[in-house]
Amino acid sequence: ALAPTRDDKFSFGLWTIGYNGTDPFGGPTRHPLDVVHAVEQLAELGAYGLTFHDDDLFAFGSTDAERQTQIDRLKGALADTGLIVPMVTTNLFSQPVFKDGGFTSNDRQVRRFALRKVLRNLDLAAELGAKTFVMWGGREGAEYDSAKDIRQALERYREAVNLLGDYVTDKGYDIRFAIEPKPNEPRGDILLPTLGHALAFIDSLERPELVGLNPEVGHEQMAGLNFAAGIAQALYHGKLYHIDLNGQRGIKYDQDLVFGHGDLHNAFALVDLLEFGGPGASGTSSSPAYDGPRHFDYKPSRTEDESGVWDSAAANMRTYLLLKERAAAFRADPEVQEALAAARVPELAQPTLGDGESYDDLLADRSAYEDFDPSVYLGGRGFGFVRLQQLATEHLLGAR
Ligand code: GLT
Ligand code: MN
Ligand code: MN
Ligand code: MN
Repeated sequence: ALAPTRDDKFSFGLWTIGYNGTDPFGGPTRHPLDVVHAVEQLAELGAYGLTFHDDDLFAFGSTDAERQTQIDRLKGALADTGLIVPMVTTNLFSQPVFKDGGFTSNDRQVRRFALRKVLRNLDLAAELGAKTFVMWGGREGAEYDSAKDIRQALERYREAVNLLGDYVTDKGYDIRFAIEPKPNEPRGDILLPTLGHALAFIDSLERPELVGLNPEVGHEQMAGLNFAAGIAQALYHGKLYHIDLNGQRGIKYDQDLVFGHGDLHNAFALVDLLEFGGPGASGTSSSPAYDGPRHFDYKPSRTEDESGVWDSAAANMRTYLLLKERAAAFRADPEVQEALAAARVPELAQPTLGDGESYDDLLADRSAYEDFDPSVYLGGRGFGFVRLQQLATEHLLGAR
């Protein structure tokens, strides 16, 4: 069960395993990775999908012939291995033209160019059968409050996403969009910084049903937020269209560590949520709460050579499967079930008012107020949440 199979739906960005080690303080520590080799290695390791930005597959400024050559090479490798392309995205951040963003650059010419780049890439996404189109707006933002009219920037963002929704609808493409929030880096502050901001933005769109979220573990944690709790809310709103799994240690630069190499407790809670529905649910692995790609967006550390790249790719999948195994053991443990009941976790599923009960009925219910004694909660009526968390920790450690 710890050997990944295609049914696990593990996918990787070409930019992840292809990361050459460049950071703001140093150049590459690894040679470029060819896409055909990448597909072959991922297939060998048990992944089912490869994702990419246009510029990952063919360099920015490629001629039509160069672009087509790379697309054909990718298609050949997919046909040979059976790997698929579940998601495609567009690079609107690396080139100098995008230094003030793509959809929300103050420069209108840049915004029109960005839209054309995305439309062209949407055609490619449809051609390759991708079902999700991710939009990470890492350059959509500013360093200085005086430099950006945030309300107009959001209006331009909205204009862009509405246009893309019209395009896929008119073309009949079976593609949905997934916005990937991030609070900062590379911009000082990025628009739609957290999944909550993005959810509110999506509500303002003309075709909100076409647009959901692609939350990344590290990005929410950079904002100090609880990732598993955010994902639960995304699921609650029916907006978890895709997910970027990785690891992050605290509020600092974007680390993109291997999944689980950051906050392991939260990774455990996340896998339990995705696979089994979270603490209150009696979910089984045959009906996971999320059934889209388990997409890893990590960076093999620049200290690693090519064998370290493949070791780290395998580590993401193995850690995910280990956590799934641990979560299953946690829920199957009778003591855990008893502790969940003692902690009243299932009671939260019970509506606060009775069936058909009105506020008049509530006002008439003396047991809810006049006869209710809140003082017993001082010194009594503990919830036992710590015991529950220790049981989770022991399962996580393999001690039970
Ligand atoms: C970039 C970013 C990631 C996004 C990718 C999609 S690009 O590597 O840091 O978090 O998911 O555009
Ligand atoms: Mn990241
Ligand atoms: Mn990133
Ligand atoms: Mn990401």
